[in-house]
Amino acid sequence: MPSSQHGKTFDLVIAANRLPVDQVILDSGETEWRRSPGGLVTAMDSVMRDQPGAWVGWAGEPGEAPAPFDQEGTHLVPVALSAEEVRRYYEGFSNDTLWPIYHDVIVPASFHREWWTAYQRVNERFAEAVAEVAAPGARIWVQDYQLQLVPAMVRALRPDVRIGWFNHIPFPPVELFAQLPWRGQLLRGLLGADFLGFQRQADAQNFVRACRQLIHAETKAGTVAVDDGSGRRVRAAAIPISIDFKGLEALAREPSVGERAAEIREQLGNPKVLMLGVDRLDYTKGIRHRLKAYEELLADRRIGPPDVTLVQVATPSRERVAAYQHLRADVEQTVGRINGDLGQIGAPAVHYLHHAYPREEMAALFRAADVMLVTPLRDGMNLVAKEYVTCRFDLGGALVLSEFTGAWHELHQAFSCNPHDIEGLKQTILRAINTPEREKQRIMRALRKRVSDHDVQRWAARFLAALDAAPDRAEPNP
Ligand code: ADQ
Repeated sequence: MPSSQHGKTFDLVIAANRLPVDQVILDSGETEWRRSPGGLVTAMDSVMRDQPGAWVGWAGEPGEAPAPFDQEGTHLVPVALSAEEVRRYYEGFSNDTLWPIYHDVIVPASFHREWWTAYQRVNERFAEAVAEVAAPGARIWVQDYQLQLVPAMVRALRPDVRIGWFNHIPFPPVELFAQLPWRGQLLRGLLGADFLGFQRQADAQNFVRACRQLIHAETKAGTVAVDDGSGRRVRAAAIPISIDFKGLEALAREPSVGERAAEIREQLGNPKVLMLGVDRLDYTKGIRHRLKAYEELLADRRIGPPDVTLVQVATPSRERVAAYQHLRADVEQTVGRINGDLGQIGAPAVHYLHHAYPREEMAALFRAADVMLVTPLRDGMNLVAKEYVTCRFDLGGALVLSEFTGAWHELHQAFSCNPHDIEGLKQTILRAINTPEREKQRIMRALRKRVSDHDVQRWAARFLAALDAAPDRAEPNP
C-alpha cells in the first residue's frame, strides 16, 4: 500500500529514464530547473492538465539525488544513479547492449554481466520510487527500453495499480532478441504490465512471438498469458507516438521564424535546392548512407554547389560509447572529404553542425529546407519527419523517408527510400528535387493531414484508454 514519506500520492505516475527537466547554472552561480522541451513532456502536459501526476526519473547528473519537488504542476521524484551506474546501466546495458540488439545489430552488441546487474539494481530503485508515490489503484506509465524490468517489480510491490509500458524504439525479431543472455528475465519484466505499447504492429508482434518461442507463453490475438497462476493476460499493441502538431505549427508560423528561414537561405548563398538532415549523431540514423548518396550525386555531376547544398545537423549523443565515437570520426572525415573534393570557395557542399539548437531555430531550418532527408537504417518512429511536415504549412518542401522508420508506416506517401540501396536513394533524392511543385504540394497536404489528425495528445489519450481497457481492446477512437 502507498507509503510516501512526503504523504503525497498520485493517480498517474510516469517513470522514465530522465526527468522532464534540466538543471541550468545561472550567471549568478545559482542553479535552476528548466523544463526540457521534449515531445513526451508535451504529451504528458495534455494528460496531467486535469489530474496532477508524478514523474520518476534521473536528474541527469551522477551522485546523490535532489529531494522531490514540484514543477509546473508535476511532482518530480529524482532517482539517484552513481557514476558507475551511469556507465553500466545507462551507457552500458541500455545503450551498448539493448540499443544495438533492438536496432537490427547495425553495430555489434556488448554483453557484460556486471552491466546486467546494474540494470536490475537501477530498475529496482525506479520501481520502489514509483510504488512510493502511487495512489491506490493508480495508473503507472513506464517509458522505454531502459526500464523493462520495472513493470514486474512494481506489480510485486503494488498489486493494486494498473501498469503500462511504452517502447519508443523497435522491438526486434525473435532471432535477434534471442541473443540476449537475459531474454527470459526481460520478457517476464515486461509481462508485469497490463498493457504494452509499441510504435508499429510488427514490434508488438515481435514481442508476442518472443514470449511464445522463448518462454513458451500461451498467446492469442495480441495477448500473452502470464503463467503465475493468476490467469492474467497482457495486451501488446501499436500506439505510434507523434508530436504536438498545433504547438509546432504555431511556432513555425511566427513571423520571426519565417524571417530566420529566409536569412538561413541567404547565408547559404541562396541555393536553388537546400537539403537538410537533422539527427542525433547515431549509427541508426543512416547518416553515412545519406552522405554517400549525396557525394556520388555530386561526383556524377547530377547536382552540385552552389545550386545545391546540404545542411547536416547532428546533435551530440552518447559521446562516451565507442560506437558513437567511431561514427563521429567517420562522419566528420566524410564531410571533410566531400567539401575538399567537391566544394567551392564560398560554397561548401556540406554544412555540418554538431550542436543542439532551440526549437525556433529547428522550425526555421525546416521551413528553409527544400528536401528533408530522413534515412535511418532502423528507427522506432522518427519525430523529425513529422516535425518537418508540420512546419510546412506553406505546402512547400519534400520529405525523403526511409522505409525502416516507424514514421514511414504513417507517411508512406513521402518519397520512400531504402537507404541501403545507394543507387535507389540517389534516384529518390533526384525525384524529390525534380517532381513538379503541384504534385509535391499534394503529397505534403496528405502527410500533414496524417500528423494533424494523429498528434501527441491523441497518442497519450489512446495509450491511457488502452491501459484502462487491457487486456480487452480499447475503443478505437478516443
Ligand atoms: P530519437 O532517436 O532521439 O528518439 P527522433 O524521434 O528523431 O529520435 O527525435 C529526436 C528529437 O530531437 C526531435 O524532436 C528533433 O527535432 C530533436 N533534435 C534533433 N537534433 C536536434 C538538434 N541539433 N537540436 C535540437 N533538437 C534536435 C527516440 C526513438 C525514435 C522515436 C522517439 C520518440 O529513437 O524512433 O521517434 O524516441 O518515441
